[in-house]
Amino acid sequence: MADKKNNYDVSSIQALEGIEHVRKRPGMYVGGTDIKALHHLVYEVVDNSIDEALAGFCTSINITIHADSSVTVEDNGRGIPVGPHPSKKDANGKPMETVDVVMTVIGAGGKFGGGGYKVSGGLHGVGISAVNALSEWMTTEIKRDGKLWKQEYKRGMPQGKIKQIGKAEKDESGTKQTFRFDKQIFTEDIDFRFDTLVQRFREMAFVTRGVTIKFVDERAEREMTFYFEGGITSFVRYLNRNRENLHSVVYVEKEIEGVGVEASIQYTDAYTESVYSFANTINTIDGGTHLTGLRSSLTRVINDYARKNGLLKDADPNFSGDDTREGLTAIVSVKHPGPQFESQTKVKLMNPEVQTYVTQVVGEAFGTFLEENPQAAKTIVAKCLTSARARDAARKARDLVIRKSALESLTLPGKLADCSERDTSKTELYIVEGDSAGGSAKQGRDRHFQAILPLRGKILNTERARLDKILGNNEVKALISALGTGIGDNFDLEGLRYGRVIIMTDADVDGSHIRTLLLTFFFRYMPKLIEEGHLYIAQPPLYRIAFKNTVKYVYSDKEKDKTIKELGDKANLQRYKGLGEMNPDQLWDTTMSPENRTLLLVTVDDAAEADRTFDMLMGDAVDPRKKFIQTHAKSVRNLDV
Ligand code: 0RA
Repeated sequence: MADKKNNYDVSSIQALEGIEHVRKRPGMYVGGTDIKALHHLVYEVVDNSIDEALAGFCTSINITIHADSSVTVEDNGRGIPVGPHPSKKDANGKPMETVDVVMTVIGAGGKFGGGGYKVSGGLHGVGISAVNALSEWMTTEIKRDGKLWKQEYKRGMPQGKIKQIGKAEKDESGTKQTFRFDKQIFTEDIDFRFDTLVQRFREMAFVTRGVTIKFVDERAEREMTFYFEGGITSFVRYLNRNRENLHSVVYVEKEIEGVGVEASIQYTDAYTESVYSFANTINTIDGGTHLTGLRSSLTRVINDYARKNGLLKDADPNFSGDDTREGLTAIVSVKHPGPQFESQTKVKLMNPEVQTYVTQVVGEAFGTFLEENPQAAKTIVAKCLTSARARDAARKARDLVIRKSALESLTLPGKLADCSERDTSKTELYIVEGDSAGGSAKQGRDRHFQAILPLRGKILNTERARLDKILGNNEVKALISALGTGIGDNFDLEGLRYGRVIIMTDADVDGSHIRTLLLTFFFRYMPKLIEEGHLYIAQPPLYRIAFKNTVKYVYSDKEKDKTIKELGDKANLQRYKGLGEMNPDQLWDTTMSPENRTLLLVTVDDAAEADRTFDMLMGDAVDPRKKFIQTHAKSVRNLDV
């Protein structure tokens, strides 16, 4: 192996070992082999182009998913340098090709030779080489110095030497990468999700002002282009597009000790908070020091202003963080040369100094804004007062609900068909959409351990309504009492009356709507229920296929085609449009019987991502809502019970 006496930097051997390691342990590099990891591959490659944009050399990034699910990422940056690498040598002591270093040496990334980047993708930072190692094949094309170059890789290994394959215009440069993820590694039947990628590219474009990101999906002939002249100010306007704002967007940008801090803030009449934080363009969904800095400085500045101007009386307590958060829409984005993240998958910024910087920058700017805009300041303070009072009222209402549900048997909702078993490791609650399906479920169930709660109509959209209103809703009240846990801060898993809570809705758009609302409700008010693995989604069949003495229920169109082939064309096909079309026996056999059914376990990750998407896409617009629901319906993991 490494022969130190010969003074060889045996990078190519290291590269080989690196590639093998990545392929053996994809979890360490891209977080696994599931769909999230698959998306990670794309982000990793795009991050390199974003780095070029952040360094000021790239204005355009084109991403294409091809029909065979290979992906191309093309930018107009400087292009990876062509020629021998200044330090890395191969096994024979000869300098390695720069492109091979970037593409095969794990951890090499683009940061070398001093003239690298001010900031870099950081979180993903595992380098394109990891993507290359996990790809069946990958090609890199480089335009630089009037030439067009191409290098090819198979499962991370260079195929010969980089070749010139043509010319480039004199002032043309850039890098074009195409990869096909390796089915030997990603063995699950998964493919890229347009909506998930769109979401990420939109965010990247918002926080990388001036870059144009074009995303084409050739699998379905759809495309989207993002360019935001106003950067994160555009982002805030976008988030608030369906809300009534209380003032114009407050924007601040400042560099402290080499750390770039940028924030955009606007209060609206909404009841929820929409705050997003980014570190080096990466959406830090678990927040971190930058987010804490933003929130605490807003609370402090608003309290200071309200006291100073007599809007809070001596007897009044200070506004809490919750009070100043209601109706807040804000983005904080930091660019840090050495970001520290909690871990690879938990996306949280840890650098302690960032909190100080953000508090300082945001505090100054927002304080000045309030001083200079007394009308806006008054409206914001009034909003905080209202939410403080509403929170108080909600607390009382909530206590009432909890006290009531303590008297369990007395307050169990009339619509609930309870089971006789009391051991929660055995009991199940089916939440069923509609009274007619509820009827079938009641007749079809095993009443020993299965309880049924039919919910009528659409329950309230939790994003738009305030907590106290939601608690007033009869459907939600029934749900809370049936579960027995209480909600929010008073949630107590000990009270849970059913070990499995199963959402059972139709396999149509309305069904996914009500499922979405329920998931959002659970995520926001009973997250523990999801964390502890108690929430499931039932999977009713789409078709019943009968031939002679055989009856088969199938759950997807793919399965349907296969089954018809097996049974022959004469098979009788019945499509179920709703749960109501099944008789009680069929419902039991296909969807409720533990022996035959498939339940999908709802994970926190799924729910968190859904909630985020929900917040971004909900509002009053109908189309994005539908789109969201359709994406969301799939965002649960398969689980065989
Ligand atoms: C190494 C050095 C330089 C740029 C890059 C890599 C680079 C990598 C990628 C990957 C995708 N797009 C990219 N664009 C650039 C600096 C080049 C120089 O100093 O001229």
